[in-house]
This record gives sequence, structure tokens and C-alpha cells, in this order.
Amino acid sequence: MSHKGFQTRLKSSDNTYKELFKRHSNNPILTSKDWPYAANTVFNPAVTLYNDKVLLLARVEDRRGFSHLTKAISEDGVSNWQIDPSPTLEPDPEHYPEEAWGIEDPRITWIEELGKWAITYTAYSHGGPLVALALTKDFVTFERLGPIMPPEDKDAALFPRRFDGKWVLIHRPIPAFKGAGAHIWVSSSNDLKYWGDHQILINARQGGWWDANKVGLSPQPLETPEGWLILYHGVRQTVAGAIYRLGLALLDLENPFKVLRRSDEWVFGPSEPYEREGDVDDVVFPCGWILDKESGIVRMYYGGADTCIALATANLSDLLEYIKRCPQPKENEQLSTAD
Ligand code: M1P
Repeated sequence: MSHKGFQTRLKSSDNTYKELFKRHSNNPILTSKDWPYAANTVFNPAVTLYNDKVLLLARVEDRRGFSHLTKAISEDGVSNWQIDPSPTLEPDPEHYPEEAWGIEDPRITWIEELGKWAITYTAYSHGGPLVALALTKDFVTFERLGPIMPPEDKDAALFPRRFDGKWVLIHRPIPAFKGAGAHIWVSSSNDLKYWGDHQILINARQGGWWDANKVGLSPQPLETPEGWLILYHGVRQTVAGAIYRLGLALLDLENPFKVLRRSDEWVFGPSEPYEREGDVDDVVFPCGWILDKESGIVRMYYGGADTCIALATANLSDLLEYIKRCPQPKENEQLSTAD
């Protein structure tokens, strides 16, 4: 580790790691026990503000192992959740065969130009997981645009506006070529349906790195005065299984194909019992975050161990101060796996 790398480490004055995110004391804030109907697990929720309330669109897994999406709304984003009494968005394999084994891991982006929310989600079937898109005005009725990326591809979210006239999508394909690594890609489109200009945005590192071999976007990109803040997961394989942790990156505000900064360290990882033990141990997996503009507090909603929903908060100013001290990726580093 270079001296420069050492300076960007998250350290407190007592020589322990400084935590940017603080877990809520009520965690886990939602489990299957809170659900109005039988569910195996509730996890990996997308989040947006809806009528000034916090709206979660949770992944709900049934005892077949198939998932659907159900919304939960709360004034304070912590308690008194009004949960739909039945699935809000269900797989529809008759019309959308790519959803035969369920729909998973949504991300929500408000699109001002359309006056609609865009929901990107993983549709799962015999063909493998792929990225699908639906639009909604009310989280009651949904307009499906169907598959927008072929398998295997997931962990996708849209930017809320066009860049040079084009929509931009972040996503994570898995290459058929073993050993190539699963990287985060970025693509653009004129119409939200047909995508091109594909390129690697954030590469999975190699070897001993916490984010070696497989990374994926976590929540939707967050617009800040310094650039688009990106929270992504890195998957470390160990003899005891995988560990899902989170890192930060910053993209250029007017050109989201350009990475300005990327953290060397993870900034959040499984440590509490509800993150360490569940259907899949050692997983923290956010699919949404929201910024309270008045207080500058970012609320990150995440799945714990593929079993429950938890909340952690951070000051946007701390996140930006940290990421601005992180290394600037070298020219062409996005295409290189030499790390
Ligand atoms: O089990 C951990 C996560 O595994 C998958 O994520 P990814 O393909 O990005 O590694 C998803 O199934 C996700 O839902 C799950 O939380």
C-alpha cells in the first residue's frame, strides 16, 4: 500500500476504523414477521420519496424460492410501515417469460422528464437473470418495458436525466469467459429500450482485494454538487463463503462514463448478527438510498444476510469528504484488470 493509499484510509483518532455509516438502533427495521402475508424473507429494498413519505419496494421471497416486489410506506422511514396486503409487482410469466422464476432486487429512479418512476429489476428464468424495466406513476399500476439487457446481467439503475440527449444505465453483466471478472458497466440509449455505447465503468479488482472478481452497483446513483455518488458491492470469496461489502465511487456530473474517484477500502460490511447470519450469511445489500436535502443525511436501506431489511445513515458531507480524498483512477484503468 502506497503512502497516498494510507492517507485515504478511514481512521479515527483512537486508531480504529472510522465508520461513515451508522446503523439504526431499531435494526432490522423490517422482517418477514412484519409482513401482512406469509413470506420466507424480505430484503434488498429499493427506496424513493413518495408524497413526502419513504416508500420501500422490497424483494419478498416465498417458499418456492421465487421473489416478487411489495411496497411499504412510512412517514419517518423507520416505523409504522403500511405494507401492501398482497404483492405490489408480481412476476407475469405468461406475458413476460423472463420472469418465470421471479423478479428481484429493484432500483428506483424518479424521471422528471417522464413524470414517472423507473424501476429496474432482475427478471429470472431458465434463460438466466437479466435486467428488466417498468415505469409507474403511482406504485399501483406498472408499465413494463420488458428486458433491456440480456442474461446474465443484473444490479442495474438509471440516471434520472439524459446526457447529450441519451439515457444512461449502470448494470453488471457476467462474462461467459471464466476469469474475466464481473465488472460494472455503463450503457446509453435514445429510448430506454435499445442500449449501446457499452463500456466498463468500475472494474472488479483481483487477488486479495475486498472487491476482487465481482462487483455490482448497489443503490441508484445519487446526484451531489461534486458528482454522482456511487455505492457498489464487492464480493470477496473465502473458504467460508462470500462476503458482500460496500465501497464508494464518484462519477463526473456531466459525463457519468467518467470515474473521478474510487475508494480502495470498503466503507460498510457485515458485522451485526442480522447481517452475518441468515439465508445467505455475511451480506449487506442496499438497493436504495435517499438524501434529506435539509439535514444532509443519507439514508441507506439494505438487505441483511438476504433475510431482513435494515437502515444505516451517513452525512453526505462526510461521504463526499472521504471520496474526494480517494484515488483518481488512472487513464484506461476501467478497462484494465491488472490491479
Ligand atoms: O446473496 C447475495 C446477493 O447475491 C446476488 O447478488 P450479485 O449477483 O450482485 O452477486 C443477488 O442474488 C442478491 O439478491 C443477493 O443479495
